Amino acid sequence: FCHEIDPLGYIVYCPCMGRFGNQADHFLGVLGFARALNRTLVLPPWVEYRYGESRSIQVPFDNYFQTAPLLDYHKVITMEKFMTDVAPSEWPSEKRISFCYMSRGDGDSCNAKEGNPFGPFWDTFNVDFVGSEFYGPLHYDTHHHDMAKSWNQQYPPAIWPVLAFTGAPASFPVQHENLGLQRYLVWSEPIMAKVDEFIKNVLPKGAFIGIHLRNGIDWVRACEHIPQSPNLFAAPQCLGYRNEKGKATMEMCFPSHETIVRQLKRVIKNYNNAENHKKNPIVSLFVASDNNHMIDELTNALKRMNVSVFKYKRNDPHVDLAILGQSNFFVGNCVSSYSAFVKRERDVKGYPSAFWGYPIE
Ligand code: GFB
Repeated sequence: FCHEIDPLGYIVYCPCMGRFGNQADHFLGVLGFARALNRTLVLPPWVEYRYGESRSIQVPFDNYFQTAPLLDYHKVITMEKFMTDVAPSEWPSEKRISFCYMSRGDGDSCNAKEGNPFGPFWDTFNVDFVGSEFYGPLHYDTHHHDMAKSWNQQYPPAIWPVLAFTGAPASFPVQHENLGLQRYLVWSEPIMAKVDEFIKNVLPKGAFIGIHLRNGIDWVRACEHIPQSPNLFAAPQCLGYRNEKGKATMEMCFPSHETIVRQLKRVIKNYNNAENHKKNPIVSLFVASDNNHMIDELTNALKRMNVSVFKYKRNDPHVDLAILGQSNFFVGNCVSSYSAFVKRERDVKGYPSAFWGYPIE
C-alpha cells in the first residue's frame, strides 16, 4: 500500500533510554501523546545493545509487535515506511530539526546524534539534523493542562509537519493514565509461534506458573539504591505513584532464594487449592531470567508438589516475556520495568499476577 500523507503531521522519536522495558514504558506514553496531538506516530525500531559492541543496533518495530492492533487506537506508520514514503516530501533533509526540552550537551543544541544510541539510531536512517528546537516549557502530560492544544498552537502541522524528538516524549515509568494502552501491543506472529511451540512441546500438559528472576550484576547494583529511592524504576506498579502502598524494600528488588522458594510454594498451593483450579492445577514452572534461573534449586524445592521446572532454550528476552504473558499465574519483580511489561499485558487480559516480597509480610 502507498501511505497517504497525514496533513495533521507526524511524531518521530528515538527510544534512546534504557533497554526493552524502559522503551516499552516510553512507547505507551508516546502513543498517548501522539493521539492527543492527533499526529501519526512513527513506530521507531527497538534499540538493542549487543555484548561487546559499542554501537546500538536497531530492530524494526514490527519484528516484535503487530502494527494492525495499534491502528485500532491511533494512526501509526513504521519508521522504515515513513522514511521511504513520507520523509522525501514532508521531511526533506534541509528541514530536519531535532526537538528537545532544553539544550543537551555542548552549545545551544539538542546534539541529537551525540553518543550511543543517539548517533547509531539516526544513522540507521541516514538522518542528519540542521537545527534544534527547544520545546520547554511545553511537556508531554497531555492528560492534564490542555497540553495537546498548546503543542498544536506552538507547532501547527502546516508549518511543522514532523516533530522529531531526541528522546521519547513520555515519562518513565509509564503514566498511570497510559497503562491500558498495553492492550494495543500485540506480539508478532513469529514471536507467538515460538511461544506456542514451547508451551505445546516443552511444557507438560496443564497449567503453569511463570516467574521473572531479575538477578544480573547490573540489577544487584541498581538495588543498592533502594534505601534512598523507595520508588525506583517500575516500583509504582505495586507501590503506587506516590508510594501510597509503601516503600520498596530489598526483598522486592532482589528477593533472597529463601523468599523465592517460600513464596512460590505458597502461591502454587493457593492456586491449586482454589475450587475452580482443582481440575487444572499448576504442574510446571517457567523461569525467565537475565542471569540465574535457579533451575536445580527450584526443581528440588518443588519436587514434592509435583511441579517441574523449565526455561527457554535460548536467551530471548521477547520470547521469555511473551511466555510469561501466557502463564496461568505470574510472579514478577516490582522494581523491574521488564516485569512491568508482563504485568500490564496480564492486567489488560484479566490474568492474575503477584510480586516478590510484596505485600511485605
Ligand atoms: O527491560 P529492561 O529495561 O528492564 O532491561 P529493567 C533489562 C534487560 O535485561 C531486558 C534483560 O531488556 C533483557 O534484555 N533481561 C531481564 C532478561 N530479564 C530478563 C529475562 O527474564 N529473560 C531474558 N532473556 N532477558 C533496568 C534498565 O532494567 O535495569 C535500566 O532498564 C537500568 O535502564 C537498570 O539499566 C539497572 O527495568 O529490569
